[in-house]
Amino acid sequence: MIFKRSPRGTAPVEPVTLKILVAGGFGVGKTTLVGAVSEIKPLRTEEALSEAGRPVDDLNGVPGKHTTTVAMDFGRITLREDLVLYLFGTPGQDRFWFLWDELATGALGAVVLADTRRLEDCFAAVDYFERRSIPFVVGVNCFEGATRYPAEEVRQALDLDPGTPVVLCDAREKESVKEVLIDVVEHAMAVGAAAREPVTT
Ligand SMILES: Nc1nc2c(ncn2[C@@H]2O[C@H](COP(=O)(O)OP(=O)(O)OP(=O)(O)O)[C@@H](O)[C@H]2O)c(=O)[nH]1
Ligand SMILES: [Mg+2]
Repeated sequence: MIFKRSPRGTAPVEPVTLKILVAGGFGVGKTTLVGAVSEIKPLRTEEALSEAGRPVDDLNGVPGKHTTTVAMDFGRITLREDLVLYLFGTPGQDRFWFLWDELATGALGAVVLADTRRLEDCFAAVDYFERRSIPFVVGVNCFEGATRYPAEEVRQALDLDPGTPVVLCDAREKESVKEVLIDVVEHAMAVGAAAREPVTT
């Protein structure tokens, strides 16, 4: 194949591609978030919630939910000409935990979505990323009717490290989600840079 020389001899811009996970409890808005920002038709693996699953699918706090993610969501967003994010949404239910390690491989960072009415549902995701030292931000998905708590209060309730960002967002709004994603990338870069700094004794 013959490659054309780019104008004025500049090298073509090869975008950096980064993998970001979108995690959190059941029905917190992960699939919604990926769909809100993806510039490609998002890949979804939704299955209908059935009668058979009723004993294990805790629908408290998520009335009107008829489907659930059974493998993953996948989407892509170009944040800048030279920066593309691949988004991987995790399944929210405990019985799909076995998929998480596969999805987390090679991830730069993660968004842990939280609903303040069911904050405990995101504890497992917070633990997962803390244990593996994967940088994450907590995105509080502000559902209508849910009490708004200051980010600092959410940080304390989740017992987060002081450096872990907590941002309020709306998983349905593209611009809101983009801000959360920029926060993840900046946070992960800052954590990576700090880890590379030489230790002075
Ligand atoms: N009001 C409101 N509804 C939302 C918001 N985000 C998601 N929803 C609704 O909440 C429901 C659950 O959203 P999903 O995106 O399927 O949640 P999920 O986290 O992917 O769910 P699982 O994959 O089953 O864990 C859907 O009916 C959405 O329309 C939000 O920010 N505000
Ligand atoms: Mg989902």
